[in-house]
Amino acid sequence: MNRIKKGFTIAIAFILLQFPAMTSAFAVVLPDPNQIVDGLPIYQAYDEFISHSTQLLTQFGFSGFNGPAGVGGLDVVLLTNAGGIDNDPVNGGFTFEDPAPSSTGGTSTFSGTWGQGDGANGPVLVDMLIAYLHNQLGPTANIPVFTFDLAEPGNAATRDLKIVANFQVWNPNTNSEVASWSLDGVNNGIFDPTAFITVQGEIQLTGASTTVYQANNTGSGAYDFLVYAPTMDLSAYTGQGYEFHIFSEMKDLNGSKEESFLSGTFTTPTPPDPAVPEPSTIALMMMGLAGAFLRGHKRFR
Ligand SMILES: [Ca+2]
Ligand SMILES: [Ca+2]
Ligand SMILES: [Ca+2]
Repeated sequence: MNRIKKGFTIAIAFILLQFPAMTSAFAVVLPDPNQIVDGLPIYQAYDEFISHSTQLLTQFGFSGFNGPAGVGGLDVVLLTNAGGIDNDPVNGGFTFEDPAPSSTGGTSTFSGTWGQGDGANGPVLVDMLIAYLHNQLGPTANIPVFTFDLAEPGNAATRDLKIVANFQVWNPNTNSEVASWSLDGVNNGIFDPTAFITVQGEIQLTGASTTVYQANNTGSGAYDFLVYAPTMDLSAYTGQGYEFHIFSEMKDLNGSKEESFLSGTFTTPTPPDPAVPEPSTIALMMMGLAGAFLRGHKRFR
């Protein structure tokens, strides 16, 4: 009997080691974007990215999206104007390039790149990002989710801003792009640096039931938007020494505290990669383990 107990203990320990995400209490999984709530899509598409409004997700009935945000949280800071904030270390003991400084009052534009070594502790390696995502969110988290806190003042003339961004996997040995994902206003899979999209300080939508859904994103201190590219599976680019760069430009800035993070809290819905173990695969593995154990048990008897 002791041997049976020992065998099951080893099997359970093996499963827990393989699937630490099952024990993680912090990951908030984004909803499947292909669903309609009250006649409305739950995201906006911007070329290769999709963007969720956290306030609208909450009003649509999804939970886990109304928490506070800000530096000092669980996430890697990409952009901030808060003094003395760095990514050395972030949760899990990882160190990443320090955030780009967001524009201060009086400057209405921003242009910068995070990850290529402009800040201290750069550049950012794809391998390090994947290690961070797996550490924080589990072994299937290969697609980073980005958060954005619009901090514009709350009046109609100033509350919006404009942005474009390009996310690249970069080969530093050949100084060339390996892959890229564009966030802009032309849905062609190519970065269009002048096709700015508007980030709205206030959003108002009317559902099929005539219910009005409204988000006020002005001011700082909340996750206003959760943004990711469903095809940005960084596990395809590991082990090569590749870097990860984010270039972005903003216009029409009237605030001074726009902040962006690479999330260690939110993760994408069911990964599109069919190679990722699913519950049925886990069940098969457990059956295989049990079989191997029983065979071993017989042999010892
Ligand atoms: Ca805000
Ligand atoms: Ca503005
Ligand atoms: Ca484009």
